[in-house]
Amino acid sequence: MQSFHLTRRAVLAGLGATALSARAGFADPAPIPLTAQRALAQIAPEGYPQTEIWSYDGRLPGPELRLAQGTRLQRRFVNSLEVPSSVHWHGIRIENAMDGVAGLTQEAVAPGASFDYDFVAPDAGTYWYHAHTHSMEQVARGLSGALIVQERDAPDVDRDEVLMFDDWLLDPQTAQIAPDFSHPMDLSHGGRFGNLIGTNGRFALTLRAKRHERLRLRLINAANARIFVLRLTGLSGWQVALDGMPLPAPEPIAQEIVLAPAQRIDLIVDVTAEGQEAAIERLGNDAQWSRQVGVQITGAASRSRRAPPAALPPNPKMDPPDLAQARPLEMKIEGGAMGRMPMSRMRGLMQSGKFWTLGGQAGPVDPPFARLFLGEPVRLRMVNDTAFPHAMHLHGMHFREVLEGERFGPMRDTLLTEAGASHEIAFTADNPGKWLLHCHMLAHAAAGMTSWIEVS
Ligand SMILES: [Cu+2]
Repeated sequence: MQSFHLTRRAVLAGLGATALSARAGFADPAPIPLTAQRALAQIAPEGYPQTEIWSYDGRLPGPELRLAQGTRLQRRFVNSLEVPSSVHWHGIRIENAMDGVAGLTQEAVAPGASFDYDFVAPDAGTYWYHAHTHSMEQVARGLSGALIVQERDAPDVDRDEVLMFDDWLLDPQTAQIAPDFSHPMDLSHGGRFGNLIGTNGRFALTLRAKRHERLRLRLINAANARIFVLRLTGLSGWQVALDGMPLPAPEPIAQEIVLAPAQRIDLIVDVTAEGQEAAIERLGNDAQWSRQVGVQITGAASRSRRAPPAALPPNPKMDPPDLAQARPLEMKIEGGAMGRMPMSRMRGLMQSGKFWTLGGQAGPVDPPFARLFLGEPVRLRMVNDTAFPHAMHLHGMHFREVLEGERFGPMRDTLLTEAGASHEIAFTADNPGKWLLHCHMLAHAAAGMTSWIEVS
């Protein structure tokens, strides 16, 4: 696993160059390219053939993009695939024209064409980027990568590791990605699940660490539909951020960490294992725990255990919305297999290749689900009247869940709504533009669970 660290160092070296040219600003006429292209990757265990993927810059996941909070990311997206594509910067509170949603905020970038993304990252934290044109297929084929915005005052840790969890649906003989992206079973049930689960583009990832080392782990769920349920062994510590946004105070890590598609969690952990191994383990459908990421322990760091970490510095604009003034909205989530939607309505939906509705509409459709005034506070109740969980993602703005007694939950951009449950979120509509609100189980999004709001 030597190569993992070498690779990370190489990435950081490359990004040094990026930061340099970004500082040159307008003097630099050609932004650094980010190229969507076919590539081969050894996803399956050694002995299996390489898998043909759609990649950014030939890598899986795409190159790790790192920039300092408040600085500008400039990338020329070059589409070298045979299909149109676009890039969404998930969780970045960005200007609308840079949000990358084909058909809503920009035209899809045609094969052979390019598009310059250029925006300031206002918030520090763990974000990611992925295709937002036919996402169900393009993300599953490999078009995603980590986007890390660094705090001005970074926490005191020995290492900062990005762990991008994903799964791939591969033909077990050839190790090639199963090409059926419109299977009604996937669209109408839990979504498209892979049969090979991995981290950072490989089947079994092992890190090395020393006892008593302190690691920042940036967990990203890049899977199309899988909800990761995780636990730590031989590592203990705190969660410090959710969906990029710092928590007001570090919280001891829960027994089980639930990470829905597109969600992120930042952990600060100390290596506490007595033996040679620590791990992040994943709960399987068979209720058994298995290793998601191994940590091989090689000796002890000089220091003994440290004091708990401080909270990460807050990001700008984290004030809770004004509930007293908030406009109440309700969005019913309906449809899917084993749901309560009347068969007559379901048949109508299925004739147009859809299985789900948000607010009564199988989207995306015109007009938007809601038109909001700039600066208007909103409270939106999402009622999951289906037999499946959904990971609801709002573009352009983070929200807070409104909990019992009108207390606020942490800021998030993606919320897991369990089957049959109802969740209320609240936010201030402070970012003008057309913003998608959709399920991040990407088969669901393709089959109707895509709506949008307009803020003006
Ligand atoms: Cu869904």
